[in-house]
Amino acid sequence: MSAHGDANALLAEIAHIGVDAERGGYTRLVFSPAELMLRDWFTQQAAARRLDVETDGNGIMWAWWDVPGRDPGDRHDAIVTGSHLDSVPGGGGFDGPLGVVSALAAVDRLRNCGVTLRRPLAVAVFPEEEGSRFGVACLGSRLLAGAVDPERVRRLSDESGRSYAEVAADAGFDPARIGADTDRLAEVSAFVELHVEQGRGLVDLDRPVALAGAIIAHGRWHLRIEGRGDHAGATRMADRQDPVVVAADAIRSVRERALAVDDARGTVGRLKVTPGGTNVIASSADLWIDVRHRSEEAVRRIIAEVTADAERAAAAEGCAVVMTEQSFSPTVAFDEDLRALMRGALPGAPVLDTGAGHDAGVLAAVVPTAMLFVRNPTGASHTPAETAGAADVAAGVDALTAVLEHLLTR
Ligand code: HGY
Ligand code: MN
Ligand code: MN
Ligand code: MN
Repeated sequence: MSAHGDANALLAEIAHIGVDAERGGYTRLVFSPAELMLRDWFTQQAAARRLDVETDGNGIMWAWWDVPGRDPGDRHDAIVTGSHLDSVPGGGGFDGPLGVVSALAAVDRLRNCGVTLRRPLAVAVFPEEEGSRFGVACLGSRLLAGAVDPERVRRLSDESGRSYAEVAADAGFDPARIGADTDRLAEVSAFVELHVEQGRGLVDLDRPVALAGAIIAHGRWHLRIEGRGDHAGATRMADRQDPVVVAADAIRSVRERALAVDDARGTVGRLKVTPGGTNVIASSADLWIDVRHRSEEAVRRIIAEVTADAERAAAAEGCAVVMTEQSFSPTVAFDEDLRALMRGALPGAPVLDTGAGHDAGVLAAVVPTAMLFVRNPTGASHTPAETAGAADVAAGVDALTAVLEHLLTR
């Protein structure tokens, strides 16, 4: 077994997987060759730690450390930790993997100190947390929590038009079992996710580790704009129905409507123009919108205003628009009791809210859930600039180990 108890060394082992030479950073889309390599690596690492590894019908990996002497099937009061291995396009190397490697390192530490488990421990890896391939964030944890219709999931398609079911089948999973394994939640008595901080809260506090307080509400929408394709030179301006002009108005509206609400966040990070020729008036345009705010009502109000603005711009241009909600997560306040329990192991740890969504945010609706954040000196994330210092990574493993020991032995 490699890199015993050392999350930095474990990260170094996967640093070459999914490097995106064109964008910089990493592109590790769910069920892509890069993410499947990471899954294989995780399976080897877990097996080397004598964990019983399995992948359920949702594509979630579970690496189990069972209570000695207990029936292996009896996992009714398990503690689960873990995160995701998929990334955004051109993302950093810590968002997701840090939680997974820290969990493996914590298992080493717990074994080293001869802990006697009173309940099972699982390290979990959730697929499609970023929603970068199929559009719905936290897809795996939503399936586990029963928070998304499995039939809808099977039909989701990626940029190339391939469905989740097809891609999952190619990766060796049985699409018919998507959504089948919701009974696992009955086994989980707490879920704790460690994650690199996506922001500068710990930098400003000059602390290595924090507990999570809340995740602000966030949603994703797809705006489809239908125009009329034509020749860039042969078409008079007055005769055009140009969807890209409507897209420009919609993008500006996302910015203005978010700025008008205190501390709301509105982003268009992805735009597609079809067919995409310099001398071609587009026939259609697609843009994907991400809106976030502490108040669910504010998020919904902003997207309603953006929709109305887009409809006005489309009417003026003779285009048609369709706004479709892809996923929505209400504001999540993490479990106070669990956090208080964790404080026993982490006296004085600060509590920070976050604007980033996580699998823990989905699972918090169905099981006691908590998060640990590890300082990110740049505060940047979803970019190659995302980072965490070696000492803080080690402090994160110390904290996770202390919390897990506390939870596993009480
Ligand atoms: O989008 C998010 O907030 C998360 O990083 N998936
Ligand atoms: Mn993440
Ligand atoms: Mn992310
Ligand atoms: Mn021509």
